Amino acid sequence: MVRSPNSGTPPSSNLVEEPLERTLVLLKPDSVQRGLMGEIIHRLERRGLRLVAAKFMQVKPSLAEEHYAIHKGKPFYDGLIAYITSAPVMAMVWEGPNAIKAVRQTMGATRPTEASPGSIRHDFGLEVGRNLTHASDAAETAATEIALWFKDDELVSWSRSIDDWIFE
Ligand code: DAT
Ligand code: MG
Repeated sequence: MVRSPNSGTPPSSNLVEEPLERTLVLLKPDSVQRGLMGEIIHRLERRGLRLVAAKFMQVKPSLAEEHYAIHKGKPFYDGLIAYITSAPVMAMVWEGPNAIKAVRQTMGATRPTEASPGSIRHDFGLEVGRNLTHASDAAETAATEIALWFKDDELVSWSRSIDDWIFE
């Protein structure tokens, strides 16, 4: 089909504005128990992020301890491990331009009472120990965490016909 200039086709761009990144997202046991998985996934989808992997699972203590190794020794560590292993979680990888920062923004600050209105932790949370989600905080931690939670062949590389309207 020949398209006229205003036919609704996005202009092609070879300017890379933001790097395409992948980030680990966990819907912690409180999200799952409260029936908020769909709501949170909906927000990430509407933001334009692309799902790369998803796994509904019961977290073993060894995985929880490795994931939160950086917090070992802190006063809240034992409670954090107990919380994340207490019931199933939904582990996911999402990708998009600047995905690490974008997802952290959608989740909101660690303490729900400091999270911006409109963020998940603000809109659905009150306490730091029940803050619903995890999202990687930097490129290095994203790479380590994705490798910890997923095998390479569980990560799906794909595209959507709408991608050119979301990713410049
Ligand atoms: P984030 O999950 O925003 O990356 P973090 O990595 O500093 O935050 O901490 C990991 C989790 O540990 C956090 O989501 C909730 C819990 N946590 C952090 N600080 C806490 C505190 N002061 N008291 C209780 N739980 C805390
Ligand atoms: Mg963190």
